[in-house]
Amino acid sequence: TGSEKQGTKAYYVTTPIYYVNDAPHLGHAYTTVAGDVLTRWHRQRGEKVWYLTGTDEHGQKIMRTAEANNVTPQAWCDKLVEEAWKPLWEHLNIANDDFIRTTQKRHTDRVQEFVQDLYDKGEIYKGGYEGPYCVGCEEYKLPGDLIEAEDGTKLCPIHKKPVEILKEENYFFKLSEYGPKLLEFYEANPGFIQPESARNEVVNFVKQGLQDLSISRSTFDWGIPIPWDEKHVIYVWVDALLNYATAVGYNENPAKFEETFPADVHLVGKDILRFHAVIWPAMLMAQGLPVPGRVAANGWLMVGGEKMSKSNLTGIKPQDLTSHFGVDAYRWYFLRAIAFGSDGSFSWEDFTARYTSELANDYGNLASRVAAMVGKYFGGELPASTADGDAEKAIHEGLAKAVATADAKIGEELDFQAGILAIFDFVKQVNGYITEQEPWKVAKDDSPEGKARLATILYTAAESLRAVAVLLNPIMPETSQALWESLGAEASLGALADQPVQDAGTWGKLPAGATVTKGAVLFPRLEDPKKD
Ligand code: ME8
Repeated sequence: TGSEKQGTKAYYVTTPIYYVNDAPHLGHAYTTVAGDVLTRWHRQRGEKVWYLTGTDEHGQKIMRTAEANNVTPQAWCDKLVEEAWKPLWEHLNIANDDFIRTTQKRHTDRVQEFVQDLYDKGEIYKGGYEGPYCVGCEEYKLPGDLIEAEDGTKLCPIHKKPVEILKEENYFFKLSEYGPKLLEFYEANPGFIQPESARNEVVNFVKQGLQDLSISRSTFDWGIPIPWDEKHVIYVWVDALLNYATAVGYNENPAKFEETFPADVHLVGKDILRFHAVIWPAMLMAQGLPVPGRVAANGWLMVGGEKMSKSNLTGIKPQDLTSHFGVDAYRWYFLRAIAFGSDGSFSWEDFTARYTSELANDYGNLASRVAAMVGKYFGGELPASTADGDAEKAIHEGLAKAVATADAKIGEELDFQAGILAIFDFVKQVNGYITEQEPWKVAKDDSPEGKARLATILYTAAESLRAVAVLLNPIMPETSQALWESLGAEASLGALADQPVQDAGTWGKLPAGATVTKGAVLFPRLEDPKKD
């Protein structure tokens, strides 16, 4: 209850705040669904949780997109947020507690205060930067990244145009001073960066020595002004990272900030790991603020061997898949098919095959068969189980194991694939149990023993499904709710979201006498796959 939870630290999970230069694709939805499953799992443990997502709206990339579309950057962002990003999260049943936009005053004011404070502490200095600059990219290039024309002129590798040597005065954050502190921190907190391969990459990067970080830009103005020198705007990454603090009351609501900050888990794609695992903790250390518990990097969804991306126009819209497979199957598929942290390719064929065999055949059929048999043999009234034997004991044990594995893998290790597999292994076990016990044959035995056997088999199957609905609710909330209702569990046990996942294996929760009805088919047969 709320009062018990007051004063305790919330389990705080974030997604990256996404650039609104275009509409979201499967890659953005992948990270956001993972965070939703993680936070729903923790909520269903009874914990206090805060789940944050939002949008990154400053910088040249957004400014240019707006210019190309003949609107102001603010108007562009407003349109994309309201028409593309927020509606997608609603469509995918994302239960975020807040949505931060970096153009909101609650963010921009606090970012200025944070940066001013660092400046006052002597962590920021004015310095010069001189280097090869590509106007096409509006970006300083590293000398090693350039290519050479036949006459020896240095060219931008993207635009294939000559770079200029540009000199600019910028403000710098003394990032280089934080190398040793960061290495000490990684050493003391081996779980800070996940997966292990990502951790090693970051440690090696920091060991090579860090450069001070340029935190201002004066060649364009779509950003938050540096408070003491308004010709400069704050570098978009410094602005963006601070969302994790400004959204939960930094310098504004001390009680909220105390009970939420820092994040327990920052979910990020592996492309932005260094910003989160190096720059962000150093910024916090410089302010004496606590650093996050974990940065967990997911791998890339690939199309044709390349990272799916907005800029390369290879983004697939999530709605193109949900209209075919449904929202629940969509939420399930990417976490089930790809080990979190590894890259994976999307294909219609693989999704179709898994949907059919695992969701429709293994799980959906089990649910409809059990409901149908309780209807046929017991008039829809769940019988009591009175003749438990070894076969039932194996089911009770299988369930306990599935619960323990799923709770550790999904709730703690962010190994969504292993957690989902544990639940579906149990579904397979229950299918095997029914095949072996042959309730349709036992039903022909009219003796009291026969009746007791039949009752026991169907109770065992229904009670197993009760637990499956609880365990799958964070992943597939709509179908879990449908199953929950078809088992008569809503009436007897209350709301599904209130059932603790860690107790799902306690046997015998579903009471005899519960009204079991045949609900809608959980995973309907697929139409012919849409090819376009
Ligand atoms: O980087 N596979 O925003 P962004 C998997 N604004 N995940 C993918 C993906 C793919 N192909 N493509 C994108 C930014 N993602 C910054 C973040 S945070 C303070 C600022 C996911 O719109 C993944 O989580 O480019 C990646 O990190 C994020 O989208 C990048 O989104």
